[in-house]
Amino acid sequence: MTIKPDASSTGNASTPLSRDALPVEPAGAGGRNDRWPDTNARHFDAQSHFDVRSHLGTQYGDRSETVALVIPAKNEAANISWVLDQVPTRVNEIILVDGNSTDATLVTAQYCRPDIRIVTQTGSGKGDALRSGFEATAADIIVMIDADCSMSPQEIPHFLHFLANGYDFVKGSRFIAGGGSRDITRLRRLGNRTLVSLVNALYDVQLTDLCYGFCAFHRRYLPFLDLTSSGFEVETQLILSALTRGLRVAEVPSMEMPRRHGRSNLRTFPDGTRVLRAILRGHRRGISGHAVQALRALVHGTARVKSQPGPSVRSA
Ligand SMILES: Nc1nc2c(ncn2[C@@H]2O[C@H](COP(=O)(O)OP(=O)(O)OP(=O)(O)O)[C@@H](O)[C@H]2O)c(=O)[nH]1
Ligand SMILES: [Mg+2]
Repeated sequence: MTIKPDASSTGNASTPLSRDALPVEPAGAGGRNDRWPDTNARHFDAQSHFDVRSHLGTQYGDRSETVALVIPAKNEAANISWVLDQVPTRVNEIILVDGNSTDATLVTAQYCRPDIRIVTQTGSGKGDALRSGFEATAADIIVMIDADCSMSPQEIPHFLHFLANGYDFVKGSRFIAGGGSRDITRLRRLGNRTLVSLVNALYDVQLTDLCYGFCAFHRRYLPFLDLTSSGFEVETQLILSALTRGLRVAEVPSMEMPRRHGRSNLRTFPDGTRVLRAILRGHRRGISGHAVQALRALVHGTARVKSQPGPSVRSA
């Protein structure tokens, strides 16, 4: 399932989106152009771009923008109340995407938050669930978080802060200062590190984390992210689409805790392979991009080599 642009979106999803084609807030209206005059600068002067007044005014996000929290959940009855109890008041809408749970996930969620919206996914897998949740909301900002207590909703204001201060897509990272993981195994850490290194080399970026599903972005970019993944590789596809579409991506520190109850749905090797394939599928720039796509064309007989605008990444 590919998400198509809605009437309120700008740009044309059938053509590659350049940085200039993205929606731009008017200068002088407190929009991001006021704070980011040099769109290509990798380094910036914090003093000149974040004056004290604008910083204080937006430190918990731009309050005029509505926020939807999308939570994929499959048999998380024992975990979901902990997550819902911590959702900050800044979140306007909570959408739980149910993966045909056979336990009391739905009734527990509805008991904790009578205002919660339940969406039943049409297909299967976390990626399919997230895409269903994204399609179900009209909020300005979408935040995605897991339902297994591994991520704290109390961190959401940090993500909103960066969205309100010039970034288009904000992803949590367990591997920058202030972040961490009490959950990840040695094998998964090694796999994640290998995949991050591959992304950094192929896409010419400096990410510190990849397989982590705590992200937030402006919904207006959703049609251009061309999400098709059904499984756990959806996070990789989301991040790589944001980068290749030229969005400004920020990483913020996040602490991952072990899931409180139940068993993981992730299978390290099959799902790691799906992530690897998503990385190779999205790499289309330069000589290595042509080589990768030519190789894919040989294997699948389908790939097309197409240039994409360059990425822009900064870490918080
Ligand atoms: N709706 C829906 N949710 C799912 C599906 N598969 C996983 N999830 C949810 O996606 C979130 C992440 O899944 P986990 O099983 O915790 O996998 P993970 O966090 O990548 O791996 P761990 O680090 O081992 O926990 C949880 O909230 C799950 O309930 C699915 O098929 N449908
Ligand atoms: Mg988990």
